[in-house]
Formats: sequence, C-alpha cells, structure tokens
Amino acid sequence: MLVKIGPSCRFLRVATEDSCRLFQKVRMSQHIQAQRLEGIDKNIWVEFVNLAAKYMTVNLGQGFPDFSPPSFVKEAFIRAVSGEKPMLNQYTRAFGHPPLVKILAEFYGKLLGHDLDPHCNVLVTVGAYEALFCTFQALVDEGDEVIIIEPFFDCYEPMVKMAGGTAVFIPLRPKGDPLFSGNWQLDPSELENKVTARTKAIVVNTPNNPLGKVFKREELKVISDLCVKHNLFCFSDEVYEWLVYDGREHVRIASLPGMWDRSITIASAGKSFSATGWKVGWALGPDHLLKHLRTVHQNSVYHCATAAQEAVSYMFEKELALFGTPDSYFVQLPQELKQKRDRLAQCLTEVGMEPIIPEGSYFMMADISRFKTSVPPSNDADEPYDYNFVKWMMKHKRLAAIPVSAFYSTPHKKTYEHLIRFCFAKEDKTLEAAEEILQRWNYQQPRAP
Ligand code: IK2
Repeated sequence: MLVKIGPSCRFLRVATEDSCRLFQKVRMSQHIQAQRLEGIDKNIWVEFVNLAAKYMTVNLGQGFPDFSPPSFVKEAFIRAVSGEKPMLNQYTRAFGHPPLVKILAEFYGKLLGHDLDPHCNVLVTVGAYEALFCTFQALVDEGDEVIIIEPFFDCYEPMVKMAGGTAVFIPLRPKGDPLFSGNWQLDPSELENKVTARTKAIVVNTPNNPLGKVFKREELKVISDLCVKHNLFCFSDEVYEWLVYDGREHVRIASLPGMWDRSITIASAGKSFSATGWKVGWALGPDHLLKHLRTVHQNSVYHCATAAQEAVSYMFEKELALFGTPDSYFVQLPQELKQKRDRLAQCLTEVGMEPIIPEGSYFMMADISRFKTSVPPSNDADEPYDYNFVKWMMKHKRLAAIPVSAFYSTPHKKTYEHLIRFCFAKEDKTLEAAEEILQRWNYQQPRAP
C-alpha cells in the first residue's frame, strides 16, 4: 500500500499484513496482465537501445540517421512553433491536421493514381507505428489469420496477437546469389498454400526492413492477385518508400488493379525526412477501411502533435513543387545514402563479414560466420547466436548492430542466427569509426587453420 505524506509528495511504503494478504489473494485468483500480452513482453529495441547506450557504442544499431535533417525541415518546425499562428500550440482535428491531410491527399493521389479525399482517405498517426497498431486493431479479429513475410519488422507479430489474430509466416528465400537482397523471393505456390478460410490479410513491407529488398512489380502482382482472388486485405508498410537505389522503382501495391479498395498504405515523415523523433506517420486507404482505423485512433491517441503536423505539411508543399527534380529531398537522400551503403558494404566485404546488398531501406544484413571463433558461446542455451554475438560485440568491441533473428518467427530464428543488421544512415565519421573497429577486430581474430 502507498501512503502519501505531506505536501512534499513523498511516499511511504507501508505494507500491512492485511494489504499483503489481500494482494496475494488477488494474484492467485487472476492474471495481473491481460492474456493477450503473454509472450510479447520482450522488445528488441528496448533491450538493444539500452545496451548500446550502456556501452557507449559506435551505433549502427537502431534505424535512425545520426546526421541532421536538412535545414528546410528544421526551419519548418521553427516556423510552426514561432508564434505566427498561436492555435498551432493547441489541439487540432483528431484524424489529421487539415493542411497536412490536404497536401498528403494531393501528393499521394498522384503517386497512387487515385483521387484521395483528405478527410476520408488519410489518417495522420503518431509515427508509422501507430498507423500499424490502428490497422491491426481495427481490421483483425479473434481467430483471424494474417500472413507475414519473413524477415519482418518485429512489431507485426505482437500487434496481430494483441488483436486476437494468429500470424502465419512465409519466408523470403534466396534464389541465386544470397548476397543480393533482390534474389530473396517468395514461392508463389507456398504463399497460396498459406491462405485458409480464416486468412484476413497479407502484410507487405517494401523496401523491407531488415533485408533491404524492394519488391518488384511482378512480385507484388502475385500478392495482389492472391488478395483479389481470396478477398484479402493488404497492409503495406512503405516507410522506406524514398530509399531505393540503383534505379530500382518503389511500387505501391495499392496502385495495382483491384487493390485500392482492400489496401492500407503506411508511411512515415520520420523516415522520409530524416527526423524519426518527430513521430509523424499516416495511413492511406479507402474510407470503408480507414473509418475503423479512425475509431481505434480516436479512442487511444486521439491526435498527434499539431506543430509537427503543420511542419510536415510545409515540407510536403516543398516536395510537391520539386517532385522528381535534383532539388527534391526525396531525390537527394537516396543518393547520399547509396554512397554510405557502398562504403559499408566494401568494409564488410574486406573484413569477411559478407554483406547482403540492399536495394532499398537504410539497413544491411551481414554474415558473421567467420567471426564466430572470436566470440564465446552464450551461457543461455535458448538465446539465438546472433543475440549473443551482438551483445558481446557491443560490450567488447563497442560496436552496435541488431540481431537478424529478431525479425523472424520463433521456429525460423535458428536458420538466420548467422546474420546481423547494420544501419548505414550515419555520419561518415560514425561509419569510419565502425570501419576501424571491424578492421582491427579482423586483423586480431584467430585465423581458421
Ligand atoms: N515500419 C518499419 C518497417 C520500420 O522500420 C519502422 C521504424 N523502425 O525503426 C527501428 C529499426 O528498425 O531500427 C516503423 C514502421 C515505424 O516508423 P515510425 O518511426 O514512423 O513510427
């Protein structure tokens, strides 16, 4: 029992015999947490972000740029809070600040080849994370199955579970050279075999985190045909939509025939403008689906920061005017990141941590098999090898990455525990520091006989 004493707000913990007995009785008669939370209490980001901070690592772990967003992005925020419009400090429309939904409707209307109504087809959320949460909560029911393509952004599985559904997994498998992300493909008949009478939706993430695969139009067509044939929804997470390299095309599955009416498309200002801390995202879709996301949103988050939304609306106005030109940030950012990708790939190749070259996103997976001999095994037999490896690397080499098995379902984790993920959206000096660590480690590590 907690007893508050005095105006200084100090608390005195008083455990009386009665309160202890009452607590034990309640504990024995019921679960403390809701059953839908069972087995999802661990979170890769919470755990590894903490470790990276604890060991003060060179951080190629979590996916955020350590360089500044461009000045027009910072100026947009300053303008939004500078006082010209005092109402920008107050609540705004629940489902998206009017100037933002208007410009997003115009911008994505062109990309999707579909007229968007700002008020019915756009929902602004607290990052893409909240858009995903609203999607699963609104459209997945008790007993529904949701097909998830592996590797997958880790929160899809717990979000399906919290909605009462069951995740059904299908892996991308390398066909040809596994060191090129584009060669990791779905088997169309294996995918169709996953569809049952209970299947409600397929989750697509292109460009994919952590693999960096950019799904080709033909690959998306296989998925969209299946959605149409079996009357399924498609939840398409496209937060890395502008980060595609080597002339690849980002195709929006909602733009394929028969897909608009059954798709939710999710994107993120944080990823698109190198400002992940702003947490502005959105979901796009037909009103008959989006209205249910709005119900979840209005009863949970209600709306996201007004000034941040206003700022993002200025940024999109600029991007719309510059669309496709060399001055567009959506053109400049991938050019800058491609150089960083190539630099990290070269270093990893040289030290023998074979990289899988991503076609998109700002992540690169690498094979750690050659470095295994220098890392002692874990004391925990259940811990996937890559978790042990990355933890050891953070502690002893002061370099952070993310274990790739975190992006796989439990039965498949073992198959991919020889891989770790690096984020290359980092300052050149950060990449240089990582290179030095890897080169020194490679030089020192025992050679195979
Ligand atoms: N969807 C995907 C595929 C993401 O990668 C993210 C952000 N992930 O960043 C953590 C990492 O992988 O290192 C999101 C959704 C969430 O985006 P937002 O930041 O807009 O909420």
